[in-house]
Amino acid sequence: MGLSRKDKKKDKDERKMYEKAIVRKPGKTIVDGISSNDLGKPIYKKALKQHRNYVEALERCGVEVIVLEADVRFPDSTFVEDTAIVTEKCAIIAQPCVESRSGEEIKIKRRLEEFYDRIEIVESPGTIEGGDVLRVCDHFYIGLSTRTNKEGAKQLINILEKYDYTGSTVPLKKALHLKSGIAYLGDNNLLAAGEFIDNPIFNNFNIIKVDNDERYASNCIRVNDYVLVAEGYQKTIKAIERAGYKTIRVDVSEFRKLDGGLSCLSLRF
Ligand code: CIR
Repeated sequence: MGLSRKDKKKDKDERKMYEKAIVRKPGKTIVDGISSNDLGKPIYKKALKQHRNYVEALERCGVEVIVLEADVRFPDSTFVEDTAIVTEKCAIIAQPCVESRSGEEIKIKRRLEEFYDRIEIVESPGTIEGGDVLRVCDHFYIGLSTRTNKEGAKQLINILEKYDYTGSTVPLKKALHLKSGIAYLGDNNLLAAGEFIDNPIFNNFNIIKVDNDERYASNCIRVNDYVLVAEGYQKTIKAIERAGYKTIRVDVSEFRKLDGGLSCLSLRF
């Protein structure tokens, strides 16, 4: 599925500008965060500095950034994207399945209540993390991963339909999250790496292929007039610019050590 002609027009005419973003500073315990790679432990001070630069990049895109204090009880809590799915009509609180992250979503719910009248909740035995949810206009692709199960996806789709959105699932093979390997840039352009390049589900999009040696850079975010992309991935940066987008490069090497990328570090709405 890609965008119909009507949706393409809608995407251009009604692309919602993000006004706000919520982020959480990394805490000292970030060194104990979950990792599936062998890049070593993040250096706390460097992570803090990179996080400040990330906030500045969002501000350059015209977004007001709400910076939450670090929460050392949750080593991975800087990856706020996983705790909720935010839309212009409602906020949906996610349901983590990893014990060390369980509870992060409750703290985010309290903050989202300041901005949303309508808050929905995905409940156990459903599990879901925001990193598995990719929005394309009014449709939400939901990765079925080690973190998001069928029940979680089903509950999310039911909630979305109440608000006139639609949702469908994408079974994952290797990726941690759906958005670990794919990003929607707008205008029917989908940046894709690894298992997502040839996935028939995304057949009708213009696929911008990310080489395997740069697959980390496929986790980028379109924020208003810019695409934020990880520093150091020249081929991908060039491909995004060739497709007509202005880029802002952000060094997130310390978050990469915990399998986290640019999208994971904020909730944008
Ligand atoms: C985790 O494994 O949960 C964290 N270390 C990384 C979360 C990355 N989040 C994301 O891709 N949305």
